[in-house]
Amino acid sequence: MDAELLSSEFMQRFERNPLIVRAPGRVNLIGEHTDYNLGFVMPGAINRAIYFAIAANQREEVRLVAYDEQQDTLTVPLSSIVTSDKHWANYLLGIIDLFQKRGARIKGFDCVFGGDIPLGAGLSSSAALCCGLAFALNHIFDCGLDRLTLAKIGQEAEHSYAGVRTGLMDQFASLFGQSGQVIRLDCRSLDYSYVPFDTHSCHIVLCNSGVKHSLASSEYNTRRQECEQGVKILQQYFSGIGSLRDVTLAQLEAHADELGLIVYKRCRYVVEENQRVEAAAQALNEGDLLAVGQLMYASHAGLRDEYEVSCRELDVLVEAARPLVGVYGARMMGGGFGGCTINLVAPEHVAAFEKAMREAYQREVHLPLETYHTVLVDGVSLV
Ligand code: GAF
Repeated sequence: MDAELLSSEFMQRFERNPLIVRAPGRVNLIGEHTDYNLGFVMPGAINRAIYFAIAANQREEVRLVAYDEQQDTLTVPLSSIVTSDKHWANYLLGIIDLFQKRGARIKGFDCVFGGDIPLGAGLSSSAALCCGLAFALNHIFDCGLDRLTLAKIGQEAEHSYAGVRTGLMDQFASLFGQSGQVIRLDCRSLDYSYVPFDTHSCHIVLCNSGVKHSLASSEYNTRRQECEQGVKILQQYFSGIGSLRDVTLAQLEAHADELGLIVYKRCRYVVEENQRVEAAAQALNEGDLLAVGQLMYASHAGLRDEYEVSCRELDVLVEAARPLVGVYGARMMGGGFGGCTINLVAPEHVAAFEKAMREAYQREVHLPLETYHTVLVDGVSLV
């Protein structure tokens, strides 16, 4: 799938030239499930994207074509945007609806979209879908919204149209990514800085478990609730706690019984993960990849044992990577219950790494393994 293909498909169907927008997926080096707890994350935009061929149509309706879904189409009047039984359409309809609710003057448009972000692999194809369309509408109809507002609209679409109460990390990464850098984002203040990621000494390789367990969305919302529950209990004892970001391990220990084992473990993971992100940003700045890698392994252990969002397939992948020569670190990435692991691998060992991982996965899980060599790129842009 590339932009030219979409463009010619658009011209054939709608007989005029479209605007082309590229919206990338993301990786996250470390800082998982910390975004909605107003903590720290370290994502970056990657060289896999959803592309949009799009143009206004002088009608009062929207015509959407999902190129990768056998060119499935949907036409909806702008005056009645409601959820559809076509799963792919709902994110887009959510964006249109939210633009209208904000009073942004959008008109009818045609759009053909498609891309190469594997679905359900934890690489934020849904955030790319939302942010790409939001960016395109903002551009075409001159709505004057900044990137942060577009990210928040994308997040709101996930909440109201997909029913998952996500944080802002994925949308932020898709819109604010920069070539060769990861973003160190403070999800409370939304202050951010870029940390250079040196691809001469290390490559980012993703291993796609190929599984997506059905409980992913419901468990995601449950984790969020458990964290909120922990905050509520601790707020009775400590002033100045707005989120888990403000909580210390000592405070958690002091009220462990009242929190109960599950909530205590969830909160403990988040508090520790925030500390790991801070440590990883410093290690990365100092070029200490071994330290970054150790923090990644610790992050995985926390996600597996305390936050309990890993699964056997992801654990197998992390354990298979650990002893291989040239691997600095590995961990599951994203919401969990399937999707990809992220691995930091010395460039000269990448080919052997990929081969060994494919063999191990076949042997232990009896499934083929796809690996993606990713590069950090700029966020959503016109092509
Ligand atoms: C998903 C969510 F969309 C993000 O907001 C984030 O919480 C992530 O899971 C876990 O870190 O990708």
